[in-house]
Amino acid sequence: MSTKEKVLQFLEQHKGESISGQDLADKLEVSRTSVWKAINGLKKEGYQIEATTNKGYQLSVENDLLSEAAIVPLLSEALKDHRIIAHKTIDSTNLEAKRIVNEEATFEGVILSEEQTKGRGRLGRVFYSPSESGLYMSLVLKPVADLDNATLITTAAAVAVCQAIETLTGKEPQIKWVNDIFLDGRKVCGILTEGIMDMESRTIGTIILGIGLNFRAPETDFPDVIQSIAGTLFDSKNAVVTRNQMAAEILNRFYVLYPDLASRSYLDEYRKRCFVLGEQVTFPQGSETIEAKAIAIDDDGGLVVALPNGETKTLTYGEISIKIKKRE
Ligand code: BTX
Repeated sequence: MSTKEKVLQFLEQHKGESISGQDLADKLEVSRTSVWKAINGLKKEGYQIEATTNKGYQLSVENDLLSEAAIVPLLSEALKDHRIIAHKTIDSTNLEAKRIVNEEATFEGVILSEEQTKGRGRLGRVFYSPSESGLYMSLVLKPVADLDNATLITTAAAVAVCQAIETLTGKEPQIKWVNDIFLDGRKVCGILTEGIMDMESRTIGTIILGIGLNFRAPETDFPDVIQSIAGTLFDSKNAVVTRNQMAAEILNRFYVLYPDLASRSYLDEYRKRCFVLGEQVTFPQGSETIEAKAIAIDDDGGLVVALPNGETKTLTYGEISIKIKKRE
């Protein structure tokens, strides 16, 4: 760990408290000059560090830049060996995760970014990822128990995100099958699960699980196309937790569910949170739009719908829309 990382980790763990340059140097067993250089470097990166003549340095409690130093101390034992890599900006954390796995096939860890310039949704769609207002992260996973069912992984991640939001904020998010999380009728989070094929075994060797959460209102509004769809967890000023805390909570929650994915034990919670059940929905089939009633989530995370002719059909992937009921 570099001196800069050590200094940041110490300040993150003692947020809001002041420490003199000399005490910091003694604690970290480095020179005062290197502490000074590290502090300057961190300030340049945007960390809100205040320096008071008699008291020393203090990281503001409001500081919320995503960092390994802030996340690692909050992680559970299961994640202690995972690498946490935080970027200021990147094209897409899912793309970066793929590049890392291409270089290092055994990599397991998490890539986060303050901003994505090419944030990706499903089916080539864009996920709008402005700077410092969202949490964009990709988990690099190895398949468990020969399970590479992307829908099961996506649904487990949706439950983990809901649990994390509810634990840290008391808000009660709901799920729109299959990968969207809603709060007060607006989409606050999307999940994109992608597999990387292992060429030798011809099986999925690595899974990239991308999670994009609109944490606080962005400085400039959402683009017109998503104005009426997108929501945020907090407005621009009222966040009661930091994104680092939210990232750690999501990871801790997900890594409880993931090793036990085969038991499908989390699916009951998914069903309870899934607000499409019992509703009339529409989905595309070829060039047609089919209307049906969503009746169940099956044991593979698929959506079972009842068609007007009485038959049932299971959707495993794709997009559904909820039919808006006409007013009487
Ligand atoms: P999706 O295809 O289900 O949703 C994309 C659609 O959601 C867009 O077509 C648009 O209508 C709407 N949308 C776009 N941006 C936002 C936003 N910020 N908030 C709410 N709605 C939006 C969902 O795909 C999967 C998204 C995964 C994003 C993560 S971020 C980390 C990782 N890296 C990456 O490139 N993608 C994933």
